[in-house]
Amino acid sequence: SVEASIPEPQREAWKKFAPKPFQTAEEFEREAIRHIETTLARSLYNCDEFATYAGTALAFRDRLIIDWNTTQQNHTFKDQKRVYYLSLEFLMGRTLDNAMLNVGLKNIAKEGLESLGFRMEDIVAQEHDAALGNGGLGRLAACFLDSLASLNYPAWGYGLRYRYGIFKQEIVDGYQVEVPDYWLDFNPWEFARHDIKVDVQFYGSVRKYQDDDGKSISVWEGGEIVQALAFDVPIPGYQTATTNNLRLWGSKAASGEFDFQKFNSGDYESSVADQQRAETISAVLYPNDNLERGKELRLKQQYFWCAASLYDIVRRFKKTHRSWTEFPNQVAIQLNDTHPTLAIPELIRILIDLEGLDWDQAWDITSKTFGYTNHTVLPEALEKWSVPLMQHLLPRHLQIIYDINLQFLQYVERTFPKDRDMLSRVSVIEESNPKMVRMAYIAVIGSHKVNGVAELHSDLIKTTIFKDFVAIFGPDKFTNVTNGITPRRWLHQANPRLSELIASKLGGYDFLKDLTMLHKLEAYVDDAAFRKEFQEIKYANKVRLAKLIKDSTGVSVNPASLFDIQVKRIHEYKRQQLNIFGCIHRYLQIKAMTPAARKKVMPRVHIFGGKAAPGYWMAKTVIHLINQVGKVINSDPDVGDLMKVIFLEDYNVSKAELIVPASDISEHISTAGTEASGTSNMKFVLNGGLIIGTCDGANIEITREIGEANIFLFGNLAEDVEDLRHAHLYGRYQLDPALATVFDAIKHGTFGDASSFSALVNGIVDHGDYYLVSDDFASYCKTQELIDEGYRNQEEWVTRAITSVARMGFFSSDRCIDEYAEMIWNVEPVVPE
Ligand code: B1H
Ligand code: IMP
Repeated sequence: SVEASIPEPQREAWKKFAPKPFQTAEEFEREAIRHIETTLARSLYNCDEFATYAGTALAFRDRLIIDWNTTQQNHTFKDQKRVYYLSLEFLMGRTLDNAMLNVGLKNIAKEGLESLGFRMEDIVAQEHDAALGNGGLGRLAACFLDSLASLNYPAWGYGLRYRYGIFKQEIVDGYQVEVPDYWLDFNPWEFARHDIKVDVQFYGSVRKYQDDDGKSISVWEGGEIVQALAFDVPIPGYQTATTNNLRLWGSKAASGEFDFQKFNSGDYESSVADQQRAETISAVLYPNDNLERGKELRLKQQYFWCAASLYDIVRRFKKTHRSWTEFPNQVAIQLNDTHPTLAIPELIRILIDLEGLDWDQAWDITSKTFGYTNHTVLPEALEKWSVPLMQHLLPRHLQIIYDINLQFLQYVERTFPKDRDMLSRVSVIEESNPKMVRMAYIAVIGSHKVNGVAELHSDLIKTTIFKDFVAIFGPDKFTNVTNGITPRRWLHQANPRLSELIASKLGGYDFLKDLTMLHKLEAYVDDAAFRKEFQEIKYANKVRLAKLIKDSTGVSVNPASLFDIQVKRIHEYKRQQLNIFGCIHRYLQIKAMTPAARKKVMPRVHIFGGKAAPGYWMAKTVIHLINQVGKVINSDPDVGDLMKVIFLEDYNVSKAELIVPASDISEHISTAGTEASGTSNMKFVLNGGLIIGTCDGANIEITREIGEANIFLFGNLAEDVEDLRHAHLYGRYQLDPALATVFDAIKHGTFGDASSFSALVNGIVDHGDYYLVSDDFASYCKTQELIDEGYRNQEEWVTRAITSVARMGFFSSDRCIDEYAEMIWNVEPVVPE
């Protein structure tokens, strides 16, 4: 505000002393040492790698914040339309390496660190991952922030500042054990904005009255107030001065809320308990991927975050005194899945109850402002909240939701007077006991665009969960934006040697800004020197992964074997069980071979990684089975190096950066129609690995881009899934004989106590095999044989790998963000100052 500004005549004095960003290795060293000595109170005599990391990070933080200030001032001054990306998850991983790369000072920092006696890799590895997300959805949000800043879009992310990120996974006796991830001991990347606080209300009741003009007014009264505090994380773009903001809200008891009555009457403990209850709201990330469990605290998190973010967005809009009709021309809000759906009734509440607009105006503004991205069709992941819970926690919002529903159903009734069933099918309220609010329906009705995240998925939502809404709103409301990944982190940072090799052929690093330039690599597919170096890089990356495997599991693997990797959240629909059953099948085959036949086997290392939700018992059973199978096979002298089975614990973003570049084959084998997109498939191919996959999610578009000859597709198609499931239920199918043999081995206790795995086996044999493991088993095994054959012919393999890398340009998240900007947000980049 004007009152908080330095007056015009004094600004010259300010500018004289404004901080100047460091430019040289010497200036960087000076800043890092200053921070180590004065911010951290360490010295020459106790400066370890961590202190050096901290000093380096603080020096870069200063640098980012200078650009951040300039960017925000520029965005305020230009006052163009801004994008707000609302996501409950931002799976950022480490920041320092990316910050150094994006501001273009990595070499300077390397030089500076070396002159102090440190190696860059060791310093970067000191950083704790920021793991405020579960999996693909959260990492997508992080890639989007990188692209938004790199493309100079004026954009803010809004999320929650969890004190505990996704748990750390330990494997104890083959079982997953969850350890809390307290990551805030030292987080140099956030700025606590002690001056930016928002009061958020819960519970209470709604009082209605008529004002003097006879207009009906609603007042939400009573209940309790929790305070939202802003923590800002600067997001630098690659090779641009644009530095956007990620604002994360932390919860705290509101200052007036501290109960002095209790305090004075000596009930100090219970007043502290109130305080802690408020802080609980932002305490922990819910560790479920693709699963909703209807917990009250989760709904509180959602409203707390939506209310604080909307307050902030509206405050910023109001600074320029435009008319409310301008709101959708200045503000685009993207809902990352249904988790922020309450932002829709919240904006309506602000406009009607606080700003005095009437319903039609408020609705028009709201529905032009929001866009909604759907990330899943799995029924167990579709959010529903019970009406009684919503009535209790958010009474005014429930009324607004009923009003939205009423207006909507009246429109549907007028448009489809003959279809009586339609009304109950599309109603926002499910008539169950208790009644449930269907969040996805509110998101569809309250947004101007709805998108899926890969072509197949976007088609599926139109024919399944949102079919009626396509009839009601017309097909143009629904669109596709295929996911992407940031090439800065997932090529250059994760695989610096490959990036350097590519740069040497393409005449520099411009491809990191325009990934379609990779197509020029096809000219080198027959270049012997290029091919050799490409192979050497892959081998070196495998050596690096072999070291991680040795350090974390004690198992030695031969980097010359075929590395077969499946790393992702453990979920039945992703079918890690298909993979491990395939491993058992292979093991049984090897055991049955003569020594001469064994000589012809292509040696493989089967690598698994991923977390199971703590309450997801079947997923935990799969982890246990993988570890038990590994234990038997890895110590079997008949097998030796022909086959190893590894479970890498605590898969996260920084481990992914090491694992992804080391694959020969990676597995993306979900039951067709279940994986909305997948994004690790893109990362593996971009790093010169081939993939085995089903016709699902983005695998289909990857195939279209790189060519069918360069991917190993197998399995049934999405369109056949329904019939196949039906056949299982009515006994019209035969268990695959090879799979039956695998189950026999498990039942005979080959991998320990058979009863531990009976639910897993019975789910397939007796309970309908919902994920169609048996239907796809034969074609999966056959395709694995094709992979062995293919890998024997290294010349052809390398050709396929290089060709694939060259054709991956489409999957940059830069392309993806440009599509959102043009099709959904209608925003333009702002030229940086
Ligand atoms: C994806 C989720 C998800 N889809 C609910 N849905 C959650 C749903 O905490 N919850 O309740 C958390 C996560 N995550 C993933 O999104 C898809 O499964 C992937 O296929 C997709 O690539 C990714 C990004 O679009
Ligand atoms: P907000 O948009 O009010 O949240 O402010 C975000 C940032 O934009 C501030 O920290 C400033 O750096 C910048 N900013 C805010 N107001 C002004 C202004 O009036 N002129 C220039 N920059 C501003």
